[in-house]
Amino acid sequence: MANSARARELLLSARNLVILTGAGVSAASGVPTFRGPGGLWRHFRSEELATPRAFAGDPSLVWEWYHWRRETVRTKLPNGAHLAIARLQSKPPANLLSAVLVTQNVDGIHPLAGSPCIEMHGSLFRTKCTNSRCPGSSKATEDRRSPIVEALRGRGAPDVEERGPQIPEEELPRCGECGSLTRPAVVWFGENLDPAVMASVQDALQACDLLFVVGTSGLVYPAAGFAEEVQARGGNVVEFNVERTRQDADPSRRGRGAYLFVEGPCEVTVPAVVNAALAR
Ligand code: BV8
Ligand code: ZN
Repeated sequence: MANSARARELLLSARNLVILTGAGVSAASGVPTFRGPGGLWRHFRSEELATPRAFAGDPSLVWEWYHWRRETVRTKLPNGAHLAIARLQSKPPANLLSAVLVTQNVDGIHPLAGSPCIEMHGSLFRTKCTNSRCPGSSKATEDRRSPIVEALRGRGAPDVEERGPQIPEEELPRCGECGSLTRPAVVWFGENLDPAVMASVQDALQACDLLFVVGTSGLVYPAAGFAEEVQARGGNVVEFNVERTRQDADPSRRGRGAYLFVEGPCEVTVPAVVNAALAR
């Protein structure tokens, strides 16, 4: 049975579905993935810039990168994969008791498509204060200003050779409550995820008997461990990607759930499975 048809059958017999997405789900919307073409910004990899140390060392450079990403993402629209996931959540097949969407993405496109979702790595369009004594440091504040501050207007082009003048810290985004420097409210490498977010994700994974993994390279933890966790407990896993990312998926070991790889662009393969299931 083609894996797409098998995925539809698994979807029509599951009780608690979890959908985990990564940058690949937004690729068709025109958002560059992290590790694919266009994933580099100037000569930096995301792991070099998305860290507390990079921000502490050069907040101007890191804010240029986030400003460029905000402006790039701001005009992007949901594609067929986002919309099919939102439809599955709003009108699930009768067998499904739950359909929880967990995204690693910070681009805000799933909520734009109407999906309730757990944004486990935060959002490009929320900021938080860097002053730990300020109430603004423990909450994420929505900030969709374009540009977020005047000093960043026109800055952040990914292909410039030499970077522009360093932006003085006082001209970078500041906290409305205490005036300190603010940062993007995203989870950087080396930072713990929000405990409440992780508790919700773990609750969903505990109940999960079917996990859809859509458009992620499966390199970043803790999200990278979810498929193995579900499969080892007997849950089934379906990966939607243009490249197979799990060589160790081995469904044959006793007690383990199935692992299916549905090859192709998720903006095509996810709607195909969802529409076929909802048409039944
Ligand atoms: C933590 C927000 C406790 C910022 C991001 C265990 C082992 C090894 C390392 C670790 C470990 N545990 C923790 C770590 C350290 C680290 C980590 O995982 N490092 C990696 C690099 C090895 N993890 C952490 O630090 C996490 N914190 O665990 O705290 C701790 C701390 C320290 C040490 C131990 C424990 C925090 C990680 C969060 C980092 N923040 N984003 C920002 O965005 O600016 S992660 C970043 O990568 C994005 O959120 C992104 O979503 C995410 C994952 O990337 P992908 O989404 O998968 O994107 P990618 O480009 O890689 O892949 C795209 C895929 O799509 C590809 O497969 C491609 O084939 C596919 N595709 C493309 N087009 C399509 C498609 N598929 C289908 N259709 C298409 N059209
Ligand atoms: Zn503050």
